[in-house]
Formats: sequence, structure tokens, C-alpha cells
Amino acid sequence: MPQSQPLVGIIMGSDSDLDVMSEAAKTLEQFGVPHEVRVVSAHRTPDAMTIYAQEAYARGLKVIIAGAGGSAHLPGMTASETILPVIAVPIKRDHHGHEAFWSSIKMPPGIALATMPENGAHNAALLAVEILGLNDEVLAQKYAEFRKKQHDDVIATDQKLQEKGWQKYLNE
Ligand code: RP5
Repeated sequence: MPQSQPLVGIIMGSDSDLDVMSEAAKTLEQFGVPHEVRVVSAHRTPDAMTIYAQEAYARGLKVIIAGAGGSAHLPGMTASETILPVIAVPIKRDHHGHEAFWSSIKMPPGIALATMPENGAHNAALLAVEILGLNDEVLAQKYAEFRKKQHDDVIATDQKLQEKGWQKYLNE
């Protein structure tokens, strides 16, 4: 999809994270938020990570979403090199423990990092939309409509459940 000036930078430690992180891109596309998707490794390309984070503000990015697994230094180190809000997505695979989550959530005082649940790339994008919506009424309205639809869908689901009863609902 052709993009105008990206407002959100989606970065990840490896292309093996792309299956998870693409959920953030899909959600931003749903809201029409211009974004870029990059592989920037804290461990394998620390210089590129530093330059990316240091230049992000001047390039016009407003939010960075950073996903990484394992030792997961990318989100925290990116946050330490920029004044932009950074949202961490800890990547969790079946053979992993919870190390990526703990690497992100335990930031020292002074460097803020908004840590999502493991593999929470969709919610990371929603938080980015909320942040951008503070200065964009059209986007804020789109987001409010999304929330209303979500609300109404749950009400409709419950109504159907009450009408059918749980056994029939489950068997259909
Ligand atoms: C992390 O190591 C990446 O974010 C990825 O989640 C994990 C494994 O990377 P690969 O060996 O698959 O490239 O830095």
C-alpha cells in the first residue's frame, strides 16, 4: 500500500517477528494511519537501532511500536534514544518463557515504555491510534466508531445467547 509520511514506526528485531508484528500494520491500515515497517535489531545492528531512534522524531514519526523476543532489548533501548512514545510488543513463541515481557516491563525509572501483553501487536496499534487521535479529530472519530461497534457487537451476541440458551448457541 503506498504510504504518505509515516507517523508510526513499526520495528522488530527479526523478520521472524513479522507474523506477529504485521497485526499492528494491519490495524493501522484499517484506521488509515501511515506507517513504516522495519527490521532493526538491538543486538545484531545496534548502530542502526540507535540511528533509527535518534532520527525518528526529526523524520516526523509520532509513535514507535517495537517488537522483540528473547532478551528483547529493542523496545527499551529505542525508548532510551528517543523522546517519542515507544510501545513494546514482547514476542512470545511456544518454546519461549516470558523473558521478552519482563525485559520490557521492568524499565528503570526515567525511561517510559508502554508494554503490551505478549504478542499484543493489535493493541499496540490501537494505543498508537489513541495517541495520534489526541491531535486528529477525524482519526479520533474513527476510533470512537470502532469502539462503539465493538460494544454493540457484544450486546448483540449476548442478546442472541439469551434468546437461544447456551446449549443451542454452543451447538450451532
Ligand atoms: C530477537 O530474537 C528477535 O526479536 C526475535 O524475536 C528473536 C529471534 O530472532 P531470529 O533468530 O529468528 O532472527 O532479537
